[in-house]
Amino acid sequence: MKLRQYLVFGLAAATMATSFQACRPKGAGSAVTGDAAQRTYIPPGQYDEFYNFVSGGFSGQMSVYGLPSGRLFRVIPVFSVDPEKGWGFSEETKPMLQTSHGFVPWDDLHHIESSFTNGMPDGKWMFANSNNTPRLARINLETFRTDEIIEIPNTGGNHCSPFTTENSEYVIAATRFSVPPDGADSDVPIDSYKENFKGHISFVSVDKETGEFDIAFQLKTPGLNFDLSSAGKGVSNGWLFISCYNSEQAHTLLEVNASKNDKDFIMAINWKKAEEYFKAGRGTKQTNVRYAHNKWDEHTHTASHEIKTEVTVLDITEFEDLAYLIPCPKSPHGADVSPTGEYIVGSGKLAALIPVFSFEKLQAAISGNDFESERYDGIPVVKYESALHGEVEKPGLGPLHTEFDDKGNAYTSFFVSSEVVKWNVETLEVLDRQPTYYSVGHLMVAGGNSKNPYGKYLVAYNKITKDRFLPTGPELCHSAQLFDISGDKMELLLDFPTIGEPHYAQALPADLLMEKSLQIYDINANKHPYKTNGESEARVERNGNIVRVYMTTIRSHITPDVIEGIQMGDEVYFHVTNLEQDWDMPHGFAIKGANNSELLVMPGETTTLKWVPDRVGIFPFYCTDFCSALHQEMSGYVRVSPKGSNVPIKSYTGESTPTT
Ligand code: K7E
Ligand code: CUA
Repeated sequence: MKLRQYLVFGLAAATMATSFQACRPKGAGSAVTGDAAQRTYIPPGQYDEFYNFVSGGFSGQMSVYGLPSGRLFRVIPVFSVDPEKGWGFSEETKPMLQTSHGFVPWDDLHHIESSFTNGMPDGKWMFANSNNTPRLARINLETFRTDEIIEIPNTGGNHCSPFTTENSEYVIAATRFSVPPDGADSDVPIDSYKENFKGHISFVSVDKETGEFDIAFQLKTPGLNFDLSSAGKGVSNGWLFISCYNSEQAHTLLEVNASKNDKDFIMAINWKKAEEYFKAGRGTKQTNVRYAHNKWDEHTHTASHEIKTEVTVLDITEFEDLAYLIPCPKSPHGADVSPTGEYIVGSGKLAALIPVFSFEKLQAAISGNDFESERYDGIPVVKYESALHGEVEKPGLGPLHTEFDDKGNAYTSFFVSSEVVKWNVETLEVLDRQPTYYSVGHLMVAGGNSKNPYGKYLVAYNKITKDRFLPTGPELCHSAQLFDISGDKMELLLDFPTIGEPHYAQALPADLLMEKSLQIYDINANKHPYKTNGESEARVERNGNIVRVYMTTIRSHITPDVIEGIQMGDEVYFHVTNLEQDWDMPHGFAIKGANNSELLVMPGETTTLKWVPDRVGIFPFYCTDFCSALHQEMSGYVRVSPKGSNVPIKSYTGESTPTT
């Protein structure tokens, strides 16, 4: 299938069909300049300049690449189980994926945003959203692990998330699908959307020290689809800008019915005011919600899961000065705020121009009561022209997202015309355009959503790969493309394959993270209740049909490596403590017939695999991580006998030293 047909097939906006003719960029094979290889080549033994944290989309995970090399360093499991790392399979990690719907093994992770101090990445955490079963995650940048996941109530599709305020006071999560609020009254006809469906915007506070989440309050809104958002910064600190589509309030065939209005909205919210009202007790406690709050404890190496049942809600239509709507052409997607905080860029997916709004003008319009004569469901609507700084004319087709550099320029991705367009934020003049291969979604400039972008590199995350790599059957990886943006013209340097479907990403300078990256877990600080302190404590304990194996690993043996007296009907827990205190010395553990996964146990850590034997016999187990010259010798046996057998429970390592 040719790309053109592919796009027509994938994008149903028939009105734009004529423009598809010019979609495919010319000269796909030769767009790279001569010394591109040198500029992305990191010699063996040397480090990249940036860590690139990339969302995995439908993989549910986050991956970490180096820039400019495009080398993949790590996949951090977040919302989806990962058998490679035992995420969601070990007893310790299972609670992380619990929700009010029970254990959810998968999600769709779209956006990543770093924690900020004074509007700059501070290297503490990455935040991520799950789009399907609404949740927020916090990833620890010392351990590169997911430390916390909180579910978002009253929400149907947490797409507009996670966007953080200038000092990460709050992570914002707004619903993509308006739905009837949680609780008993939600059994309503779907065509009663206008009456019964509501949007909710959650303000999740972040503890300065620990990073711990708490849903401080939610703002209830008329039924709308919230798509994307940016918090204000600098002059606009204290405000929040959210793109809204489906101002038609359609509930069926949105493709057509939510594309009727010439303009939808960007909602401007004065969150400092909202916080004031919340603190003054003006919200209502809603007690018929149920949402999960899961936390990782780094001392016990174990997650906890609890269900919360209360949230405070403020109805924005009951307050005069909380929220305003700015008309924005044609189903806006990105709502991106310039580094100074003065400009808000709205990217209408079906629009032929890009409106750039001015915060100063917006404030003047609000204080001058310069509103449209009709409110939208109780919310004042600022006049389009009154808030407008100007329009970028003829920028391209299908604008989606905008990022900023360190020189006053903006870069917008165009899905339909498959290009990145550079323009000046003040003059709105188009300065450069470069084709992407193909159909770019998000793009990212290093630090491009901060107050002082690092600039230098731009990465385009493309939806369609086609002819960029060796073919791999019907499914191709999505491609990322690295551009050098240090000069006047963008220069394509590199294609690299990605995991899942990248949406948003962040790039942090390497020196912000590499020094504090954790190397081992201190075995003396390990407070896991089933830790084994040394090989002399390794043992097997039976309590009814529960058998606990206190097991240790160190190069190159597992203790104990002979286990007998297990019976059919037993539930066996292998509590594996890795006694190593050397960097990069994990050991793995796997046993034949296990219905879950391997464990990968980090130095100083204790991790548990549950195993229910399904037959009588001898079951080998072994270390899955090639750890030494005698890694193949790092193995053992479990003997399973019939229920009621008189084989005594015993275990040992080395010749006949039972530790019964
Ligand atoms: Cu444009 Cu989900 Cu941010 Cu993807 S969204 S591209
Ligand atoms: Cu331990 Cu291989």
